[in-house]
Amino acid sequence: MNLEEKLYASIYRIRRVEEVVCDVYPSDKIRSPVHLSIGQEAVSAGVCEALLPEEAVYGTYRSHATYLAKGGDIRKMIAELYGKDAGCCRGKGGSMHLIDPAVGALGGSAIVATNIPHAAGHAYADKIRGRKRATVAMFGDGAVEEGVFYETLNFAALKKLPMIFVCENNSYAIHSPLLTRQPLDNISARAAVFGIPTEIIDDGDVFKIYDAVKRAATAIREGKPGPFFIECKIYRWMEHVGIGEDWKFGYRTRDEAEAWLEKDPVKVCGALIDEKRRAEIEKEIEEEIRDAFAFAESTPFPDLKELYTDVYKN
Ligand SMILES: Cc1ncc(C[n+]2csc(CCOP(=O)(O)OP(=O)(O)O)c2C)c(N)n1
Ligand SMILES: [Mg+2]
Repeated sequence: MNLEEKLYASIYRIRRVEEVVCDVYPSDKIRSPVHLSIGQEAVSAGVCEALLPEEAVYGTYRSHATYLAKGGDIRKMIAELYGKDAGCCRGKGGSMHLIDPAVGALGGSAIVATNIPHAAGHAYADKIRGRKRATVAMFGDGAVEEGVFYETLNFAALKKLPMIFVCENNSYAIHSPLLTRQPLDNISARAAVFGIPTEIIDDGDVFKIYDAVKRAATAIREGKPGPFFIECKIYRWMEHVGIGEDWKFGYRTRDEAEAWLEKDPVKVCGALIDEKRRAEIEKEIEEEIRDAFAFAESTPFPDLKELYTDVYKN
């Protein structure tokens, strides 16, 4: 696959997995809340495609996109959503805790911003061991309000950590617009005061996101000092959590969304690929998704005696 095809496949896979999640959800077979990335696919796709398999991404609770884009096992993901023993957390983590260490999808957390210092710890370990590879912390604009965000920027800049901060700025934390929570709309400028090089991609262009991360990751692999900070402006199409739309709540308007809806990454990226090739890619992914849901349906729940194993450290 060439780059266009890879990025399209990644975007299309995320979109279709989440659309099928929406179809299945009313049946109650999916045992956890779901935070969807429909409309935001270009960020995870661009970021993860620019990384090597051995380079890690720490995501958030909006984790389907990051996990899939990094190449996480799709059967284990859907089994996890179904609460099944074969899930990536043996059915005990659910949608917000998808992890596949084999491909560097190092999981998310329900607690906003907690993944940011985890990524820094990973990068610090690499630095101490002399490994030249990038680690990415992905987080939303809401995570920027947590103290640990600034503490980690400080530490990462001080220690010149081989990491990339990626802020997925969709302008909302649940129902609160950014400027009702923060005095200024200047997230990347806050990283700049620590001397961290910053870049903003304000139009959701998957190629620009890919390029920015590729440049930063390449610099790190060449031994240049990190960290780097990339802010990706984007828009969430669905409600904060769950499978519905939420224009009726009135905290944002469909008009505001219109420009982003027109930039649908599935359509924009899909239009760059030859029609026959696109049909082949889509058919293959549809088959993957069908297989993963069929697997999740048929595989067993954990045994009752497993109720307390892996929940607390023994
Ligand atoms: C420490 C902490 N505070 C509050 C919450 C409740 N909460 C869950 S998601 C969320 C919004 C976070 O918004 P953002 O970081 O912009 O991510 P987005 O949902 O937009 O992707 C909040 C406040 C939480 N989970 N953890
Ligand atoms: Mg947000």
